[in-house]
Amino acid sequence: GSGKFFVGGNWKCNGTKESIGKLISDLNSAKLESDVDVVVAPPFIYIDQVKSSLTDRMEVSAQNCWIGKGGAFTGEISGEQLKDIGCKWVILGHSERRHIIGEDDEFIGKKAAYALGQGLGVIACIGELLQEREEGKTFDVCYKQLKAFADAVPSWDDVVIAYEPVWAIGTGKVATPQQAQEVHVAVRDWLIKNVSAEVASKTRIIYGGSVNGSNCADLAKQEDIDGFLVGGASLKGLVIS
Ligand code: G2H
Repeated sequence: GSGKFFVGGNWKCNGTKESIGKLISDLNSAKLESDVDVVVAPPFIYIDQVKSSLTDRMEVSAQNCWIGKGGAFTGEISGEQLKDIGCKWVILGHSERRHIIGEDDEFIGKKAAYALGQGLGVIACIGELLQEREEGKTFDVCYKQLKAFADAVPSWDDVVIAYEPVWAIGTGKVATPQQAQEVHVAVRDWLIKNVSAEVASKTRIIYGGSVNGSNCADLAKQEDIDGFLVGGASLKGLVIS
């Protein structure tokens, strides 16, 4: 793998002040290995609560941001505002935003470039639909999504790639360690050929999609799995310790 193991908790559109308060106190008392980066991604409106009560051992991510500088964009949150409130990361290109909200590759790439320019780290998500996998298009879909990031970002220094096969998201159908490893290797090869060998070896490629406390150990043993993005299970506390 590459660098420090990275574990992100994506809380999606879940939680209340009370449930998040409880989750934070569980996280604060968890014993974490020093060689793991831990990041939590609350809904925007709870970021301030999390920032002010979560230990500095963990960093905070947003789940989305606006494509550019703030202004007359009703309902949006800008990269500058995320920085201002102490956010270090933003998740971009999550399949729920691609497939439910309708964000496309180019829009997501531009968001990534702007967020990086504001000094945020980007958790750049890619992944195929079930139908695309069944049609043998998994690599092509991932390469196309990767290319959109590569075409837009000035540097990969603060980017973590999250491979999240859409059929595994929130379904309880986790990818097998072999299925995930196969795509992670393909992603790394793509980076070697299209960006650089250095970026390929330094960039963390994490897996997401129905990761939980019982399946994470086997996935983590895979050479090219450098961490996880966890949804459902992250609402129940720490998955990996
Ligand atoms: C994939 C993942 C977190 P879950 O979306 O990003 O969610 O672990 O619930 O499948």
